[in-house]
Amino acid sequence: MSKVLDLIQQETNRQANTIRLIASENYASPEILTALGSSLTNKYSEGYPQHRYYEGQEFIDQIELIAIENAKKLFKSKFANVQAYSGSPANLAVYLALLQPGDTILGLALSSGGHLTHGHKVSISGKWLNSISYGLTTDGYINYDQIEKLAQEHKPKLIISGHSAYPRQVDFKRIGEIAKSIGAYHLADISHISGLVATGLHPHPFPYADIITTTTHKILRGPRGALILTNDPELAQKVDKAVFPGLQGGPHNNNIAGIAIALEYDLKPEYTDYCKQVITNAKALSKAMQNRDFEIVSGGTENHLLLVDLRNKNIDGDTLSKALNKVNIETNKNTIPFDTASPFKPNGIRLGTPAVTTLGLKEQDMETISEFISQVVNNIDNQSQLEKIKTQVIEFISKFKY
Ligand code: DSN
Repeated sequence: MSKVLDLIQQETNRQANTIRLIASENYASPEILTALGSSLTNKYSEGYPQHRYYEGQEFIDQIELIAIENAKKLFKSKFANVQAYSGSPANLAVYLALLQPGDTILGLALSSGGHLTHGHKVSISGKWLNSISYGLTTDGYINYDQIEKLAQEHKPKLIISGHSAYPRQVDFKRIGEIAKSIGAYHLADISHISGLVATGLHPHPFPYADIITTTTHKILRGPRGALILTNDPELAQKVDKAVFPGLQGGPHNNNIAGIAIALEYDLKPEYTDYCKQVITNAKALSKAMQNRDFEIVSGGTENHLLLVDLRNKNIDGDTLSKALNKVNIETNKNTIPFDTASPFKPNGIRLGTPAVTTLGLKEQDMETISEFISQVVNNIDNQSQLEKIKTQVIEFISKFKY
């Protein structure tokens, strides 16, 4: 047996014995894993349904059409492209569709909770485009006045809303109005909150955004992949051309099948219950952390994640996330607004509830998790105590199965 199969089994076991709080992660269902490991990976299908460059597409076409229909239904969108390999290529496809090299874009700074592909200087979005960034107010909310000012000053061709580490609702209407006032496009990258948008638990970017992108492997509980959505037929054509042949070759048919299955389940009423519980759990975790004297950025959360400001605990996010990992609690270090520390040793950690909610954890379990985190902070250099906490964590989380 390949060593790799053994490592896959070890990773499966690790996930089963870990409290997974990384806000962008989740569990794909066994049906989706079957689709990912299926014969579909053997097939090349450049093009789109009914317009392919290779023969043998009778089943592949049907699968892609189901994924498209499910995406359109879930997000009440007229057009959907399901072929982008993941979120970063999806955003790149939108830039290729709408912009020329050197054009100006305006997005949330990475250090304020944005994403690399929203114009960070190390990403192609910041290298080949002229990228301007907006930030947050001192209390941790998006600074809409600053967006307006920067938009007037720099006249970007595209304004990006959306985030990777922002615990509050986004005012897509306000950003859309700013974009409209200067004739800019508005791209809403809702990768983190797409499930909340689809189920009506967060305001929808349409009709205030021209294009929406979202990954499919976060709160949507699908396989890795992305959707690009629009209601504008001209933009839809441009996006399709940008994805293929502009950026990609053959689509990953096995992933598209997994996306079709995931979205089918996301359309069921139970998925709305799941998303409601994700928010309830995030709020409960935030409260439980506050009760243990942790500072929460912006004082709480309205979505699936929270940012913990660790400055009053005299510990940095890198040290704490590594210590938590030792006791099988998986988080990531994160900058907090106006962080003066380096991103390698920032002053915060990010906690998210989509994965633990999939396992069935409820509000009272958030108390338990916050107590584990608090104990780790209090015993950061005490190896034997950390070992004891790890045993308790495994005993607690291994009872929950998906
Ligand atoms: N890496 C993702 C996240 O953790 O938010 C964004 O792409």
